[in-house]
Amino acid sequence: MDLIETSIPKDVAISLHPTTTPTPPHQRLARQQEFDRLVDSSHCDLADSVALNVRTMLPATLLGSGQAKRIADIVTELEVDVVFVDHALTPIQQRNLEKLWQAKVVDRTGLILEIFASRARTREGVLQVQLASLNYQVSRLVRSWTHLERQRGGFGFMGGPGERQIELDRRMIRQQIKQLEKELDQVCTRRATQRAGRNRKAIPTIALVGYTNAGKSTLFNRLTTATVHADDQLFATLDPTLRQLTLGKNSTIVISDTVGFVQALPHELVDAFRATLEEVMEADLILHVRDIADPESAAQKQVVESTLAQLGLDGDQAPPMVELLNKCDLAPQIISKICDEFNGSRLAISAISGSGIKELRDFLLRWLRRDWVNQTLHIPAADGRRIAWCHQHGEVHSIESEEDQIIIRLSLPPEFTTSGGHIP
Ligand SMILES: Nc1nc2c(ncn2[C@@H]2O[C@H](COP(=O)(O)OP(=O)(O)OP(=O)(O)O)[C@@H](O)[C@H]2O)c(=O)[nH]1
Ligand SMILES: [Mg+2]
Repeated sequence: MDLIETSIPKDVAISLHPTTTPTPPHQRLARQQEFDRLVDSSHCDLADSVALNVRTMLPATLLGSGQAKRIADIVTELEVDVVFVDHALTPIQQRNLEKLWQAKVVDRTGLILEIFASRARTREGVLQVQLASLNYQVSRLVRSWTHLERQRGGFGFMGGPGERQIELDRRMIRQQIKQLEKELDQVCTRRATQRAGRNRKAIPTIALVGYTNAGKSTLFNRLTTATVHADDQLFATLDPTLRQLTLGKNSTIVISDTVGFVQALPHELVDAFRATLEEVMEADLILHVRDIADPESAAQKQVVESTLAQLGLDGDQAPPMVELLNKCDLAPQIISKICDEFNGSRLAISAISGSGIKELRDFLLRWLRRDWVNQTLHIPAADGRRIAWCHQHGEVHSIESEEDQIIIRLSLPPEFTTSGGHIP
């Protein structure tokens, strides 16, 4: 399998970074690097990365004619197959630039869609990407990059069916869109039923959210020892992945790993992935995983928080939010701050080295048991059944014997407290 995949020649790519408004150099550089990492994730060889100041955005080509010519020279010299533009392009701009450069032109939305498509695993994820891309393509009907077509085999909205789609007229695409929406609806209903099942069982859910590359999947794997794809590519995860995690007796949670946020996420995608983020919207606790070693960490935090706010996850309605300051192996000066009400707490962790992970588990257990009640029970020493019950349902802190009695200090879920009268 590997042999076949590595034998596929990678497309040669360059990336363009047009800036249309004055931007501080460090922000500009951070965005340029992030976009170039996105390009890397798409299995192209990035041959050059060019920053451009665009004073007047031309309707025909976005770039000025001198700039477009300069890029044409680079394309010829480096034998470039694909030019990635970190900006939205109209269908006309895209077509004109492709003609001018004799290369495939992909804008920011197109690139993110491609990456999402190659990462989609579950039925829902695949449907969401197909839908978003058809909506995007309906005005374009553009040809795809051929290497993805070969790699993907089965599904590939800009790949496999790419050639064919040129011939499909818009009406057919619209029909496909309708069909997909119907299917997606069914899948979403099924998921909602599954969620309702979880709610009935009252298993609290915790969602990991965060900027792309913050280390969510690595942490998810460490906590659950699952193998979720984690690597240095952006958007390594598309679909929420759910695992059950037992933190202690009677203390099980469901934890979900989600797709990473990026700045300037094309709005078409925010809509398309709303369902993906439903797990987050219904979580009882949100863990915001941050790459604390990234110089852009503060800006990334803002992007995550404003995206969450866009989804309605702010204010009183929002579940408590805790920051995990990840990669603290690279920034040892970072320390934890734990608040009584959990909300607003920050824990320094390293998903790689494991530092702070035990503290995180303890923290989650304390959060989970926040309603548990401390009790002291006096049980006849001969009543083995009740003593066993205590061990089974609560966390026993101490046991003392006094004459023919056993005194057990323990904490119990609220439904078992003496006021509830449920202790057998
Ligand atoms: N040094 C260090 N690297 C880490 C740590 N946690 C994660 N990484 C690295 O950061 C990179 C991204 O990790 P992922 O877990 O894939 O990040 P993610 O947040 O799931 O990314 P997306 O799914 O793209 O949103 C990988 O190369 C990890 O090995 C950490 O605690 N320390
Ligand atoms: Mg991930």
